[in-house]
Amino acid sequence: NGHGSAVLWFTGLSGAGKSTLANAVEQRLYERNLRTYLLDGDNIRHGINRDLGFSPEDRTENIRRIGEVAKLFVDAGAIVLTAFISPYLADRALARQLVEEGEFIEIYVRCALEECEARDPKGLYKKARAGEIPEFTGISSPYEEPDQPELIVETTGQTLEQSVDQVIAYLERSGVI
Ligand code: GGZ
Repeated sequence: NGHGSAVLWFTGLSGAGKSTLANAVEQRLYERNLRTYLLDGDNIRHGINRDLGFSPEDRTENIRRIGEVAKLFVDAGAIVLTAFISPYLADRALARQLVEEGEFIEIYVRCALEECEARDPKGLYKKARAGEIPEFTGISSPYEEPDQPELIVETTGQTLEQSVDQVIAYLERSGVI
């Protein structure tokens, strides 16, 4: 596999902006006639992974399957974008090992917990604080920050457009696109 196939692995807290950013990046790649595929909760957790919940074991299995599916799309020549919390370092490391060196681009969508909690677009943090959602990431379940991500995108203090530009610029300078 060469030019034009890769995994853009977005990781970060719930509400950090992973899906929003991944969707906007995909749109930009599409405009350049690149073949892309976005994996997110809608097409994975509601489908192939509908048997999985949010225990540590289930999250690990969630990420393992997503890594394998991403690999298949890379084999097919696509740029795959994945938007999952993927809270464990070891799980992300395993997903990385499934593809060629340089094909796995880990993008840490960084946003302070306080900010994610203030945004709370789906009211999940509120429920988690009230004890209505057990094992909620950042509240009662850990998020292990990437130690060597290819890219860190801060979703506070810059526009979505700027965040997209940052990702596209990385892909250009690393020769992915
Ligand atoms: C974290 C949860 C939980 C718990 C339901 N912890 O903001 P959202 O709603 O749309 O994104 C979250 C999504 C996380 O699923 P992932 O597959 O990305 O997680 S992981 O990578 O850790 O397997 C949130 C919702 O599901 N959600 N319960 N307990 N997020």
